Amino acid sequence: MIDGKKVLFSGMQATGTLTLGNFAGALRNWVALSDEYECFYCVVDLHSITVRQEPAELRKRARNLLMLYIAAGLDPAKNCIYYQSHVSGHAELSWILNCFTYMGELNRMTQFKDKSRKHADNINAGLFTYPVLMASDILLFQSDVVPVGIDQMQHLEITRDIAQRFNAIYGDVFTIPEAYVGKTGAKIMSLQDPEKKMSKSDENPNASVYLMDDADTIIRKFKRAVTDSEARICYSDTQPGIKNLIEIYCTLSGKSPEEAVREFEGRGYGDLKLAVGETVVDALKPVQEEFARLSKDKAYIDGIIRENADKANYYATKTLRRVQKKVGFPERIR
Ligand code: ATP
Ligand code: LTN
Repeated sequence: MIDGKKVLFSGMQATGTLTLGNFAGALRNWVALSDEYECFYCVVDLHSITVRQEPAELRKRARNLLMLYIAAGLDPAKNCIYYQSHVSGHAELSWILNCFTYMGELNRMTQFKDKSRKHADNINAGLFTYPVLMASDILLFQSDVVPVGIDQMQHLEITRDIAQRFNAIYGDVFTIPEAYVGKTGAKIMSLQDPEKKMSKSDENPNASVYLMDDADTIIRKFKRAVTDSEARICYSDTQPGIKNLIEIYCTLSGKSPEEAVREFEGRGYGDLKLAVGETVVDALKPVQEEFARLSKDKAYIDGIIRENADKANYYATKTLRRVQKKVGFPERIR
């Protein structure tokens, strides 16, 4: 608890360009929850280097991501928006928690297996211990809730296991966090392969809608979206392409799948694709405009980065000192 409010933590990697999946499954929920909780929204740049990065590019993407958090509607005066690499407590707690995590547990992580397959030439130890760093992010702030898409649930489970294990040995040190998965938009699928999640690292640019895509590009991507030959609009697992379009439409319009199905009853796939495309264009427009404005205001963004890193450091250090004492590190003498 901070000032009587429960704590919320979440983060995104500064790899690739954010997609509609990241927006619908994460960012939008963050904004909706930001009044109710004391929030920490992190640009997890330490996680990014588990995959090889071009340094100048990573720096630029990290800054763009931080600005996108704000452009999407998070008020930086109320929400702590910061870079993970500016708060050394993340790495320090991660080391300690590595010593409370088993190889067998990490071996079971599907993201590790997927990424190892994708980056077979660079299966580094950081990729393996990625979930421990994520657990440290969350536990460092004594977080109560963690909004994430379904794909991150396994990492949340391991975070809870590590925290419970540590607490069982040393007493109540960590708050046990709960995952928060939004009702809609939790898993937006690829427009080219609706069996696969939409991902910012997909090589096919037509598979994902990027937050910065212009209106024509968005409409074109929806027109090309893979569907089926059943020629009927239902919200069903047997029609994953159509289901995904309805899901996107509902997430952004606030309508229920039943309402959407009724609205498009008897109409063709072309109509549905156009309506979804236009809904996405309208939803992204204000974010894009605000992002363009923020990009021009360097001093304002620099100020936010400085102040919020200080705030995050303050709370992180509080937890870290407690943990260090518990495990038996010598007291700091000043
Ligand atoms: P990468 O392709 O680099 O693994 P990603 O697109 O999967 O990236 P992450 O950085 O792993 O994105 O995720 C950021 C947040 O967005 C997480 O909370 C994740 O659950 C959510 N998210 C990612 N993809 C989707 C999706 N297709 N639908 C809903 N939520 C998503
Ligand atoms: N692993 C997450 C990003 C992430 C995160 C976190 C999310 C890193 N640390 C802490 C929530 C809380 C991902 O790939 N989406």
